[in-house]
Amino acid sequence: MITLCGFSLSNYYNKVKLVLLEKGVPFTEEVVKTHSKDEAVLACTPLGKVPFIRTEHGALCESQAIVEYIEAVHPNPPLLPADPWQAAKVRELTTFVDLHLELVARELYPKAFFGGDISDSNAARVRKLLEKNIAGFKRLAKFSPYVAGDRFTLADCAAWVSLPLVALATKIVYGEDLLAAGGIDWKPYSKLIGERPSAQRVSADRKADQEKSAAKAS
Ligand SMILES: N[C@@H](CCC(=O)N[C@@H](CS)C(=O)NCC(=O)O)C(=O)O
Repeated sequence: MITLCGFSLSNYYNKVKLVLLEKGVPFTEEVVKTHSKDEAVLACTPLGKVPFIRTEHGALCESQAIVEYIEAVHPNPPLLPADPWQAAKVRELTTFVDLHLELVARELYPKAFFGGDISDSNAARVRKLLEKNIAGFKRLAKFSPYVAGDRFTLADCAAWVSLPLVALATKIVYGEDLLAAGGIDWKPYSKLIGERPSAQRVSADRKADQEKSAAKAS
């Protein structure tokens, strides 16, 4: 059985969890925090990032590699189109979300979510890049009603966990949701995906863990 390692506040952890739940793949969860110095953890995830999975073959990190593996081993229900071109278009969109939106916005998270700061020059640099990348994403994304078209795909698993974070982080740091400002109407999309049983479980688990950490901190 697959063990999903990480924690429920992580968007990439939830991307993988969504895929497992959508496919009805049995799995267990193991809490592993980031920045581990533990050799046993680094052997599974050499940069200490989460998520990673434990399988009968060994460990695997990087959410996209993980979800592609799950898709290959559990092809039903499919989260990638059978047509190679359409599948590539889904992967293209996923790359835009993970690499060109989320990874760039991640530079804002210390200030937005963790009481840290960002210099004015860095904030301006990130803003310029995000505005460019959001305009690029808008050219590709369909939202009809799913991000890659009329079917729920791996791209939705990436988009649903990360678009709200990009929106929130930019709203906090710049006073403006750069996704909405760039013409990405992500809220109704997020609501639509949020109605899926898989997404409801992911949200409920995250909320329960958030409440637990808040209670511990107080
Ligand atoms: N490219 C990685 C990104 C994973 C990632 O950045 N995870 C965050 C938690 S949401 C993390 O582990 N951060 C700690 C770090 O970057 O050292 C993936 O797709 O799995």
